[in-house]
Amino acid sequence: MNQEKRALITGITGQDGSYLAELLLGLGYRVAGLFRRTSHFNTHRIDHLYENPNFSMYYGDLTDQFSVANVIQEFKPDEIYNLAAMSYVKVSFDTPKYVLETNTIGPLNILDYIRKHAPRVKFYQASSSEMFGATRSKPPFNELSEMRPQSPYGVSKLAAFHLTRNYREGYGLFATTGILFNHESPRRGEVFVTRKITRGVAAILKGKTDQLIFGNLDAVRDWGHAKDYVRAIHMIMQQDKPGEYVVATGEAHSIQEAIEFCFSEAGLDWKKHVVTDHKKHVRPNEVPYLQGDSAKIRLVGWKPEYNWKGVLREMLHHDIQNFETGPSKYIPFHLSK
Ligand code: NDP
Ligand code: GDR
Repeated sequence: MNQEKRALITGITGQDGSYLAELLLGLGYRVAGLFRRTSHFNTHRIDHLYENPNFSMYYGDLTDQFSVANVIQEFKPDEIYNLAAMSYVKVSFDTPKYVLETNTIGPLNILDYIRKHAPRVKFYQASSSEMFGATRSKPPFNELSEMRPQSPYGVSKLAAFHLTRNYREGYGLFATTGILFNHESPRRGEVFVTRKITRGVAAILKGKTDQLIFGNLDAVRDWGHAKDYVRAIHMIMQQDKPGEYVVATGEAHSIQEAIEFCFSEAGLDWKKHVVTDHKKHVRPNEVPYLQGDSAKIRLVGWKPEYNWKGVLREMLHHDIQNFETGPSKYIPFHLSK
C-alpha cells in the first residue's frame, strides 16, 4: 500500500485522468485533480469519486503559472501526472498557438516550478505516438525511431517531450515520459474515430441516423485500452530511473477495419451507412501508419489485457446500452449531416 503517497493529476476530467485516479485511489494514494472552470459541468467521468475522502479537486489551468504553483504548494504532491492537453489532432490545425501554450508551455510551467521549489517531486509527461508523424523509420516504432510530427499537436507534444528530457538531464529531476499509442474506452471523447464509430453504430440501431461521415479510412492505428495504459503510466513512474517508454499493443489496423468489425458485431452492413467526406474530415497533414514496439516497458512487466477487438467490443456494447439514457443520445452534427 502507498498510504502516504500523494498524486496530482492534471487532465483529471479526461479519459485517462479518470482511469488513473481510480487506479491510484485503489492503491491507497491521496489524489488531487487540477480542473478548469467550464460553463457546463464536465466532471461526468469522475463524479463517482467525489465521495472518496482521499480525492480532492483544485480549480486551475495549465497555462496559468499561478494556479499551477498554488496547487503544488497546497497539495504537496509526491508525484505529478501531467495528462492535461488539447488532445484533438484535427482541431490543433485550427488553434495552433493555443495548442502550443497548453501542451508545451503548460508542462514547462510545472517543470520549472518543481525545478526551483520542489525538486524531489516526480513528474510524468503524457507523450504521444503522434510525435512519430511522417517518420522515415520502419514500423513498429520504438523509443529510438525518428520523430517528424505532422500537426501542431504533434509538434507541441514533441517540444514537451524534449523539455522533459532537458529538465531530467540538466537538473536531475525525476522527469519521465510515456509515448502512448492510441488508447480508447467507453470514456473516450466522442470526436475520436473509435468512439464515433461505436456511437454511430448505436445511433443507427436506434433509428436515429442512417449515415455516418468519416475522413481517411486508410489510416492505420495501434489501438489499446485506456485501463491498460494507465497501469503503464503508473509503472513508468515507479521505475528506479526516469526515462522514455513506448506503450502500445503492437497490432495495427485501418479505420476501415475498425468500421467493418463494429458494424458486423452489430449485424449491420457498413457499406450501406458509411460515406467519406474528405473536405470536411481530412487533415492538412495525415499520419498514415502508427504501430508501436513496446518491448522496453514489457521488459519491466507491463502487458496489455485487451486487444483492439476487445476494446471496440466493450465500447460498442456500452454505447448501445446507454444510448437512450446517457449523453450519447445527443448526436453531434458530425455524425449526421
Ligand atoms: P482528453 O482529451 O480526454 O483529456 C484532456 C484533459 O486535459 C481534460 O481533462 C481537459 O480538461 C484537460 N485540459 C485541457 N486543457 C487544459 C488546460 N489548459 N488546463 C488544465 N486542463 C486542461 O485526453 P486523454 O485522456 O485521451 O489523454 C490524456 C493525455 O494523454 C493527453 O495529454 C493526450 O494528449 C495524451 N495522449 C492521449 C492518447 C490517447 O490515445 N488517448 C495517446 C497519447 C497521448 P477539460 O475537460 O476541461 O477539457
Ligand atoms: P488521432 O485519433 O488523431 O490518432 O489522435 P483520431 O481518433 O482522431 O484519428 C485517428 C485516425 O482516424 C482518421 N479518421 C478520423 N478521425 C476522426 N476523429 N474522425 C473521423 O471522422 C475520421 N475519419 C478518419 C484520422 O484522420 C486519423 O488518421 C489520438 C488522440 O487521442 C491524440 O491526443 C493522441 O496523442 C493520439 O491519438 C495518439
